[in-house]
Amino acid sequence: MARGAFIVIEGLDRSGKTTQIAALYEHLISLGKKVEQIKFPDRTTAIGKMIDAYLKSQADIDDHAIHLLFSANRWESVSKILKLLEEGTTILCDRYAFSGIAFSASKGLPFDWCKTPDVGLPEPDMVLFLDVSPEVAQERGGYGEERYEKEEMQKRVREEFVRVRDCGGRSLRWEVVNAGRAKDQVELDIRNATQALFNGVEGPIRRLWAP
Ligand code: DGP
Repeated sequence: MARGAFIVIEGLDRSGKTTQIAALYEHLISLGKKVEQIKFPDRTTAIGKMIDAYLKSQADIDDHAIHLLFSANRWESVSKILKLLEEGTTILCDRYAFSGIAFSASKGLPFDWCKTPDVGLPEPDMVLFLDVSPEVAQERGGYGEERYEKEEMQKRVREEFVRVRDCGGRSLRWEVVNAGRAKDQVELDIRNATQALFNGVEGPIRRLWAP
């Protein structure tokens, strides 16, 4: 039996990730596929609650320490991710290690240092990067109250995402989707980009940035 596909959706805040993941999820359900949505940070765990307090500015945590907590929050889901994929369930994942590097590096932490704690996580079969300019993102009802939701920060994060893509390694499939367009057009592009994965994937689950 083919294993499930691991699909990660990345992008700036207000790039439409949550809406598009929900649309793809409904589409896959309508096709009778086994599919689950996961999201990072997962704010429900003990580590996730510390991250949540940090993002809401209720707690101040050193930049290095919060970076490691975001990574630990991904590692604590690894067994669940592997189990789902092995039983043939497709995973739609809202943010992953790529956000981890882009957001922390944009605060000035060394790029390679940011990458290290996530080396060895399950590698996605595809990363869809929903590309939107910070200006367009802001026009979409404005940013919320959270720590990183400021135009200057989002501009730096977008630049860092380009570096993250370029360090992806040979096996990483990174597709850029122009997310500045109407929701239905973006939805169609995402379906077209991912449909080869809908019947599952042959081959082992690779490890991210593994030597
Ligand atoms: P969201 O729940 O998708 O709105 O994401 C919360 C915020 O946290 C968002 O501004 C992006 C940021 N973020 C997500 N993952 C990481 C990470 O691993 N490291 C850092 N520094 N920030 C992250």
